[in-house]
Amino acid sequence: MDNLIANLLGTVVIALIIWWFWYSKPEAKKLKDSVIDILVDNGVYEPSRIEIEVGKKISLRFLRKDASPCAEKVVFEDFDISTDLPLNEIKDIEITPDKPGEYRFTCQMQMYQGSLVVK
Ligand SMILES: [Cu+2]
Repeated sequence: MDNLIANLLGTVVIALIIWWFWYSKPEAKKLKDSVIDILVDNGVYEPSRIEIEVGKKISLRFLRKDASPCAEKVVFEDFDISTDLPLNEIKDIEITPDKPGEYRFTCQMQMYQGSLVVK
C-alpha cells in the first residue's frame, strides 16, 4: 500500500514537472516575438515610444513610407547606430539594451523623434 502511494506521488511529481516545462514554453515564444514594427511617415515614428526590457534582444523593424530625404536615416546615438532606411522596404535594427533608461532615436536632422524606454 505504501508502495502504491509512493508510486502515485512520483507520478504526480513527474506530471508537475512536465506541466511546468509545458507552461514555460510561451516565454520562449515571447522572445521570438520581440520584433517591433515602426512606421516612418508624415514626420513621425509610429509608435514613437517603445518600452522594452533590459538585457533582452529586440528587433526594431522600420518601414519607411516617407520619401523625403529627412527620413532616410535613423540614428540611435547612445548605441552608436546610424542606418539608412530604404524607401518602402523593411529594415531591422537589433538592439540589446544593457542599462535601464530612456534613449532617443531620431532622423539625421532630429525632426523625426522617438524614444526607447528600457526597464
Ligand atoms: Cu529628418
